[in-house]
Amino acid sequence: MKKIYFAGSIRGGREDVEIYRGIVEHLKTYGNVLTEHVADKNLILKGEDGLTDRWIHDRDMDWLSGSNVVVAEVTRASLGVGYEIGRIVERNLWTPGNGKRKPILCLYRPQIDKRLSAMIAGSPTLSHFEYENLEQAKSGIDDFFDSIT
Ligand code: 6K6
Repeated sequence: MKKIYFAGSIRGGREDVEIYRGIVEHLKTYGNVLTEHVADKNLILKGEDGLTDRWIHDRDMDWLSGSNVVVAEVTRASLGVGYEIGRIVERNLWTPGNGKRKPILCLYRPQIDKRLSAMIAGSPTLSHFEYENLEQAKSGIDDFFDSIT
């Protein structure tokens, strides 16, 4: 069973949490989503009690390293999501052979006054997919998983 790391904005803003929920539910049909809490609409209120930022960082880096696939929703700009993508892209660049690289899918909803960062849209080591609604996101996810299996 694939281990899927889902990345989405937390402190960058929780406006898109409902769409994260729909994406995570769909990802669960492909494997074990390690970071389901990112799609929990109560997370921002309750936080993760008693956990220090250092502990959260180290746990998430362990999960990221141990995952087989990374899917990030990147519409809402988030330092943490950008950091997570960058850490894996960097590792992929140093990994010989395409077959061993960790597949990364970035999902983005086009905005009227904003465009996806060129660091994501222009990266040759990740896939990005633009969508307008959850159904389109699901079909982008299906195509992505078809392409990596
Ligand atoms: C809850 C409420 C406020 O802070 C929390 C606990 N924090 C986190 N818990 C779990 N994962 C986190 C937390 N903060 C950041 N992350 C990771 O970074 C997640 O895997 C997200 O993909 C990403 C979000 O980064 P920010 O910069 O938007 O917080």
